Amino acid sequence: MSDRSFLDWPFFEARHHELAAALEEWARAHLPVDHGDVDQACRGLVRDLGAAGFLRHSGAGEGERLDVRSLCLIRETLARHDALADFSFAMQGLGMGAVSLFGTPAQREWLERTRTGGAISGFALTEPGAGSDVANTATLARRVEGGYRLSGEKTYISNGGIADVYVVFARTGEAAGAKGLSAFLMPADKPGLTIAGRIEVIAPHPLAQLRLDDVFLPESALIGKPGEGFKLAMSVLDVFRPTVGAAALGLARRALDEALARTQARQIQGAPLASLQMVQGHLADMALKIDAAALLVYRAAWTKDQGAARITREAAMAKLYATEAAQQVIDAAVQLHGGDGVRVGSKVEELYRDIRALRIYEGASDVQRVVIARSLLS
Ligand code: COS
Repeated sequence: MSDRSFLDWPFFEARHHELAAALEEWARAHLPVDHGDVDQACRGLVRDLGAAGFLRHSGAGEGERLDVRSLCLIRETLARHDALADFSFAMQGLGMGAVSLFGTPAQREWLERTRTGGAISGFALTEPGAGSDVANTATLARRVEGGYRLSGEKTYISNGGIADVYVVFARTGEAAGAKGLSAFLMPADKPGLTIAGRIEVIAPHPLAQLRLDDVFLPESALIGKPGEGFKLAMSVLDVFRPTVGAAALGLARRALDEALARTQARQIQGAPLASLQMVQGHLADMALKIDAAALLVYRAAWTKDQGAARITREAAMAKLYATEAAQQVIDAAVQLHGGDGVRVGSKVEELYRDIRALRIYEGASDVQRVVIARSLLS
């Protein structure tokens, strides 16, 4: 059983305790799912998380605010049980994040579907020539009678291929660079939108390249104001970066659980592996990194929930530290498992593959360092 003492920290309210307990019970009964067909697995996870009511926390309905602590608690818990379940939950939130924060009442109708499991969403920001450098976005949105026509390519789009709706970022050209982008709500069945190819990664999940070929979107598809797409994307990432840290935390907690079980069961020279001080040193470092990560993650979430306008620095610190620390914790767990640590199909081998992308997506560790340094120097 994972350490739950962090729930007694002052960041949480009674409703968070109830949520964590209910989700833990649900996760024990339903996870892990079969990952054989990831598209099917994710569709099933969205349906089931929706039916159980947990997806409601992935977005903010009319008059509501996203509760970042709930997002983090859910991601942490799901990741501890099954990384694909965390993925499915997280993408409903990130995909519709711009609508939660800035959507019109009509756009929010999509949210009602993604928050109940009736639709799957994607966040279409990254391009072949614009990953970390969002200001270099090349997909064009041409102003036409009644709306916009979008052309370009998006890549590494999670849920690409199974999503029913995307939030897509494109250049509307109000100014050069970051100040000339806008965000649009784009249903997946729009003529001109195609899946150019699927992308296989070391921890499989639905991931694709999208091609936009003169896709018409009405004026009402615009989220926020023209030219404010970059800031809007950054505001969404500010909310969701701590949740990536939370997912990393869940993976790390699971690695520590596995390492504790292994080192207490495995005998060496007539005593449990855990009796060796060298092993205890690893376990202590793992626990320390987990608590430090949790403090940063829930500090960022709590700060946003208290009404902070921006948590850019807190979010960057939480994501950077929690994902890097989780990589180290999981690597130590693999080491403590000996040969079984690298055996395909062992839990720690799976965690070793699951964690890697979190240090890259939604702003690579290097980008988070840039963000933190800029906040210090500004
Ligand atoms: N919230 C609100 N506004 C923000 C912001 C934030 N978090 N970050 C930047 N801005 C504003 C800036 O204040 C600036 O506006 P003003 O000129 O009016 O002050 C504008 O946006 C441009 O900001 P900046 O000059 O810092 O932009 P850069 O092009 O230098 O980009 C980084 C900064 C690298 C930090 C940004 O592009 C980034 O986060 N990249 C990673 C992207 C990412 O996470 N990709 C993954 C996609 S999802 S898998």
